[in-house]
Amino acid sequence: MKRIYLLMILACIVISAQAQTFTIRTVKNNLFIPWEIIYGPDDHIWFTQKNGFICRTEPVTGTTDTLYHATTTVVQGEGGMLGMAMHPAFPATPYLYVAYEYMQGGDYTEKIVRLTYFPTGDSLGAEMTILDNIEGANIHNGCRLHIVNDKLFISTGDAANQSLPQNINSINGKILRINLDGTIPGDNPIAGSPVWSWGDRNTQGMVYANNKLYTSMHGASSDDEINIIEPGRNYGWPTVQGFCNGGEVTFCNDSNVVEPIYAWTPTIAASGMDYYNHPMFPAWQGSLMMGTLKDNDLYFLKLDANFDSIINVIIIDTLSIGRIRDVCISPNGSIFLSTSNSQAGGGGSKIDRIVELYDSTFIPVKVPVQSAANSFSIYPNPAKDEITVTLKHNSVAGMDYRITNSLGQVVLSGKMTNRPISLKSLPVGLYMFQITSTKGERYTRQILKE
Ligand SMILES: [Ca+2]
Ligand SMILES: [Ca+2]
Repeated sequence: MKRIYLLMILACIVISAQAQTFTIRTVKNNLFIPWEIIYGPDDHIWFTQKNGFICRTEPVTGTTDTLYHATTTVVQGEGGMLGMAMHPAFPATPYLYVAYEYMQGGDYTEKIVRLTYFPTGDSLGAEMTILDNIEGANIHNGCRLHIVNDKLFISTGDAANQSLPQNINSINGKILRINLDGTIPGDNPIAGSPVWSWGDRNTQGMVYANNKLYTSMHGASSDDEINIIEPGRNYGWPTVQGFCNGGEVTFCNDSNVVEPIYAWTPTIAASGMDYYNHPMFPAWQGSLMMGTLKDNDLYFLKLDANFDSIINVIIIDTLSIGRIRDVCISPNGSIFLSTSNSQAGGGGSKIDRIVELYDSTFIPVKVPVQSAANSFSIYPNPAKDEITVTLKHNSVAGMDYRITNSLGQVVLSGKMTNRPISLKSLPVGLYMFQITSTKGERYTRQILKE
């Protein structure tokens, strides 16, 4: 045991970047393009590999189990098994959603399937197709999946056919939105269609945070983009690249085009994305965190107070792990990255890995009990079932409150009354509690649910 510990220490490299010291270590190696990594509620990393395998790794030991092999997956250029999403109520609702390419007759095709996790046998199965007939190609297949409440968002690529993104009858070059059983939501912008927004080239990053759906998209020879997705809107491709300028302006005005909130020329090959808001790395809080496949760097895109523009770009260029395909975050603030360096054809090369970035000196803050002298008070804190919130010189009744988790996701919100707020629905952990007075004054405090 002592020897293993020593080896682990030697395998770690401590790096300081942007006044943020972190350690990087390998969690699991010898993988074939882990395209999607998800930090599960069981404190394991669930991931796809491009050749059709779904696996689960224990992040401390690296012990890895293969849970499923979609044997009809065909790896071809950028295609194969790509994005995955876990049901928000997993494992009580034991579903995973996965995108992969296969041959349908002679046509390279992408589909979205639902898999069921069976604890007895510790495996995935009962594959059910919930969306089919997305065109596949050697390049531009998307395909990131993300669940917001009870809806599945899917990014599809243009499959190297530039006529598809502006054709609202095609499901390629789009952000799609479907119910978790594959049916079309009644409130989609086009009746009976999964199309939520259009005009995308190849979106490979997607995260919902701050009540917004953020995506990252690969541009052609210019203009990788970060977009905030709105229903029924046009994101421009192939007529518009990046911001609306020059000869693009007329089309932008006529065609309901939304400009990106950020664009890169030269391109960086923007990939998987998550929202970082954990106190482990204060300098990176409030940022979209994104891997890149060309720069081989980790990007933190710091958002403004309204969360709708990028005010600072922090580039971590000291990792030396090659192409970064995807990112995820554990509830304790650690960052996990997956690489994308194996040869796409899959001829035996398995040189990819999942790594962890963390601050070994970080100690989770024990939240002190609020003193009576403080005008804004929450008690008890730490709390089990409920909290009472008071302001010394004001009634809190009628004020808006919201509680966000360590990922910045709003988990509870509403209007204050003079009654306590129940925390029974929340898992144990650290949260930020915020109320906003009718004058717009904000009071924020960390709370610990035990
Ligand atoms: Ca665009
Ligand atoms: Ca442009």
